[in-house]
Amino acid sequence: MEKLIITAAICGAEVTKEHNPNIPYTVREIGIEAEKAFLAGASIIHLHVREDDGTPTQDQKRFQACVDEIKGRCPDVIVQPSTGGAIGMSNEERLQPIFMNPHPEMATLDCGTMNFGGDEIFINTENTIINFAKEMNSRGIKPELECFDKGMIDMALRLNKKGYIKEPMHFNFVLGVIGGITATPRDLLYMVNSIPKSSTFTICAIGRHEFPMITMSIALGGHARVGFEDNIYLSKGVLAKSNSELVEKVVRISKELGRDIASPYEARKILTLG
Ligand code: KMH
Ligand code: ZN
Repeated sequence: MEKLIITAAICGAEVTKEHNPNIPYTVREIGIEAEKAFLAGASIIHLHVREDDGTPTQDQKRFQACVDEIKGRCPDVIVQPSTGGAIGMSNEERLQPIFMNPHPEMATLDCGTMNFGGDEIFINTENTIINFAKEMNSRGIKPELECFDKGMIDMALRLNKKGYIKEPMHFNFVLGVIGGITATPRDLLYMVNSIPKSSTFTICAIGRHEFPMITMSIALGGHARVGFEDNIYLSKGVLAKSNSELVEKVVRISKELGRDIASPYEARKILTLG
């Protein structure tokens, strides 16, 4: 089976040091967490950034400072900025990281609007998705298609037919967000069976669902995303001290299942980057 690409979502936009004191906020903390995750086996860093006080931001300069810090520590790693940002941000705010110079190799492309718990709505209209895709295409940035529900896969496939999303497509199935599809084997299989054979996919799952769903993805030939953005616990009641502990756990599971871990170079080949 193809080697496993591990993405580390080291920070996210919603989780705070009150949840887990090891969530990175500063440029230096983000650099250290990215490096530790890379050394543990991650080939992709899915990146959100924060102000020093933890406020989520999509500010291009802040992203650039974090990417420079990460690349200074681990030049080979693939940095995948979020264009989802945080709930309530404008599209212009959210898109800023793709204007960095050099531009990132990948970025997320969220494929639909959804409830996001409580009163929150994560807004991604069809035209927003098209516009984000066009901006990424014109810079040669590969979108990771974030699908929180089956209808978002259908949206991506529709926009692929219309030429806005290019093949081979790479999906991330986000399971277990309140308002999205549940993190169950049935629903993961449903998602996996809904994409073209030429596509690649990774999965992430919220909280306690993270490792069971990742194990299933590894067995199915998919890839894996872990990190504080999705889950702050190493095991029940035990807060992870670093994203690297979460990555190490995936490495252990994957090796037990007979799947080796992809380097960034191998991940670029699998994802046809560049
Ligand atoms: N923070 C969420 C509202 C992405 O990175 O593209 C959106 C998110 C998805 O995290
Ligand atoms: Zn994200």
